[in-house]
Amino acid sequence: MVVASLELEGRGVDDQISKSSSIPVIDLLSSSWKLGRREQLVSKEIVKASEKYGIFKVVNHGVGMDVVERMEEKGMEFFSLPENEKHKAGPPNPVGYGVRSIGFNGDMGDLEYLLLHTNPSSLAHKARTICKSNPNSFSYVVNEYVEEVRDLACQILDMLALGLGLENYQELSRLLRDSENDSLLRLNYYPTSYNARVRVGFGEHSDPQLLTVLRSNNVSGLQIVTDSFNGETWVSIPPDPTAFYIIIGDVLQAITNGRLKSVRHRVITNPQSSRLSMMYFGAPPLHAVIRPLPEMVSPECPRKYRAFTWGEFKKAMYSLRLGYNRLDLYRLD
Ligand code: GA4
Repeated sequence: MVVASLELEGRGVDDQISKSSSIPVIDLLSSSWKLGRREQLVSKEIVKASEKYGIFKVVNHGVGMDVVERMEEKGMEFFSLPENEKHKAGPPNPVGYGVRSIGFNGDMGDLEYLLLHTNPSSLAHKARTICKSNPNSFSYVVNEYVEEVRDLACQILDMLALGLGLENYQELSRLLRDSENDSLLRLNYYPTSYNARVRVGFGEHSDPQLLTVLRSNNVSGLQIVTDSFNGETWVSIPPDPTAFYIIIGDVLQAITNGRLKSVRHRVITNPQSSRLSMMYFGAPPLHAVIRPLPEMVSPECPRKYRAFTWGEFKKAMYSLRLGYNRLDLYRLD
């Protein structure tokens, strides 16, 4: 049975976690003096966190809590609908409503999800199957949320560019500001694990895009793999509904020639409560060419990846399993 195969081996997941997280916290309020000294310092902190962990928490992020709460409410409204109603928004091909099955190659997880393209016209079309009673209000809330988290993603990318010493500090964010950007919004609902057994809600993987802006309710589940403790360890990332986590994706790893790390992560289910997470996956247009930037290549750090388009990478990712290390396909060494 599928669900049984998702149960984690050993004495339970908690026993496998020997470390608690000390993920860096970035305070964006203190970086508001445009290109001032303080901003330079915060930019360096963001680069350091992205190199070492591939994930960090952002506080004082400027995204309105009312906007976040409206999005969460719409998500919960949808997941509370009867099964047959929710299935009208599926199957995910690749966007739409999905249950347990992830992607097209047999990956399974203990969750339900809504995957949406952030393009307003694609969203408006899909909203008719998601919220029959009021599709316009659903689209309005999603658009409002996406605009705010995209701005946050762009601010982070500008600061990364600054911290990395790129000539044009908007070199990275322009990919998300492009009207043809291929960004997604995903809502994941992980029901309480029955039988008090912890299961894999979403298996180990890295995110393919530039970066992910993640927000969850106050229920734990997210874990990252880190080798910062001499050997690979799963580390739990504590939930914080008032903050966002930024997760570095494969494209950013390739563009920075491997300097920033697309962190491998997973989600386990919680025996006490259900978890709702909302992820914005910032992606470039399909035709954008991804290659290590000249500033990231030197005799000491020779070019690690060949050039590819986001469209090419996407095609490869959909043909592979969730946990596959897809950037390896483009490695030069
Ligand atoms: C992982 C990150 C995002 O959730 C996602 C996922 C996508 C999907 O669920 O359709 C993929 C997965 C993710 C990477 C490999 C392929 C595609 C499922 C899968 C097995 C939306 C994304 O962009 O890539």
